[in-house]
Amino acid sequence: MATNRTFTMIKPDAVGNNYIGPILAKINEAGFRIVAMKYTKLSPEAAGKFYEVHKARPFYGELVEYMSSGAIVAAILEKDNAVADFRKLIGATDPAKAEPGTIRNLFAKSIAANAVHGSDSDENADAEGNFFFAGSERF
Ligand code: 3AN
Repeated sequence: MATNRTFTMIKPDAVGNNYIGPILAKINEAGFRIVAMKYTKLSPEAAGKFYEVHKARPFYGELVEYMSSGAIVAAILEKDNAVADFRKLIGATDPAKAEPGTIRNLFAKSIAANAVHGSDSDENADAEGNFFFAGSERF
């Protein structure tokens, strides 16, 4: 069943470049409601677990190291068609290929440090939200 929620992280590059505010503004302007939000830092172990589906990919080690290198903002977002609409809002994985006006086009510099994460399916949105948030942390 399709749900109306997705999960995002503002990644260490965007946090370090002071883009938390501008990215949240884009998210709000696009009509997403914030259900849950956390400013935190992943340990290498937690990042490894979060990205376990990518374990076989050649960039897994780099990805885990990068995602545990600095603070991130994790959030659950709500909107009709949330997963697909949020993927459209963030743009392609490679910021050089991201449509003008998308979050990655505006705020990211490389494939590895691409400003934001967005879930790629309802199932993963649910699992990723559960990774960070208890029921009592959702509003
Ligand atoms: P997306 O985040 O757009 O769903 P995926 O699922 O293909 O992209 O990749 C997950 C994450 O892994 C990306 N957000 C990016 O940070 C990183 N990544 C993907 N491809 C590469 C690559 N070729 N080199 C380094 N990191 C990569």
